[in-house]
Amino acid sequence: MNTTELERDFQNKIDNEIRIEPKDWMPDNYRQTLIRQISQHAHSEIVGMLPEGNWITRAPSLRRKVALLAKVQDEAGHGLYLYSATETLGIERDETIEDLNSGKAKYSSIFNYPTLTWADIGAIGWLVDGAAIMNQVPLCRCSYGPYARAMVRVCKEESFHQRQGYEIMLTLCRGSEAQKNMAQDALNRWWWPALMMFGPSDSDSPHTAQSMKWKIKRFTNDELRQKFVDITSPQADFLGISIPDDNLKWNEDEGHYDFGEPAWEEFYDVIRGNGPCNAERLNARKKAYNEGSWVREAALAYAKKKSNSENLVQVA
Ligand code: FAQ
Repeated sequence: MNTTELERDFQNKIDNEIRIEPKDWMPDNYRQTLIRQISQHAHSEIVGMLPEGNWITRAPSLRRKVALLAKVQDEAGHGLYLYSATETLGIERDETIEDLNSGKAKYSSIFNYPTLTWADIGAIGWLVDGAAIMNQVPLCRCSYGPYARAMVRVCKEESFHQRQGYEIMLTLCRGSEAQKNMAQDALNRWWWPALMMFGPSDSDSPHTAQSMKWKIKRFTNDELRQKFVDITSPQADFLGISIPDDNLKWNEDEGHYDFGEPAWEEFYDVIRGNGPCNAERLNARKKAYNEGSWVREAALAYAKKKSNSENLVQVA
């Protein structure tokens, strides 16, 4: 088959909801788009451990500490499945991690904000995991098999994270005045960055149209942002705290909430590396990578020794 026929065959499969698997032919741009998106997603999970890890030693009770530890470990697991899914596209894990450490690869803008109080851990679970689920449930139907399958388990775990975050918020909102204020302050600081997680407006999103055609994305950035606002606004009402948006109001005719425009300048500034914690996050990742080099060297040396001794046994 020539390239035109291969491309037609490939798009036919996608149109007929047949998954693309690693050994199938795929256009180079499809491969590159997936490498970009899945590796950015993997980096987000790993960098996303840092803001919450900051609170493990200061969790207010043993129960909270255990749940937070489990959550942070889950994020590490998500990162590992996603790095593995990226490798199925023919790129080495070392190269992807090098791209993160050098600042070349992006990770989600949200993780460049600081976690100042315990309520931030509640707000992250409620809003950040909530936004992550909204974006990731459709990815379970992504056209690329290894990514779609990895997302099934990730979404189940994110759903638990979202609930534990909301329960922290509920406890604070039903607590003392000071605790409720803390919850409100966390919502004030995390609301807009959570909306930015969905990416730029559709009109400014260079990748959405092609990714929709390839069924990597099933919804546009704006569609998912709208769904998130529609689901989250009543949850804030139930907590008794206010979303910091004067333009947020129920639109009876449209059957959804109208809401204000995120500060896109801030979003672009953060993804250019100038957010409040970008430097801190990258330094933490680089330090962990450097300090872990002896583990990687030991594992390689062991694998080599093992394979040498197996070869000797075979020769004998
Ligand atoms: N942050 O044309 P689009 C989590 C970039 S996981 C940084 O719209 P696309 C779990 C984009 O890469 C959170 N950069 O791009 C957790 C592109 O840059 P490039 C991560 C962003 O790919 C919870 C440019 O802007 N989730 O939270 C962002 O079609 C709690 C143009 O954008 C995923 O990665 C952003 N927010 O749509 C962990 C999900 N938005 O490469 C710990 C998978 C956009 O051209 C604790 N990814 N950019 O230079 C996706 O669904 C998509 O990649 C989007 C962006 C929707 C993020």
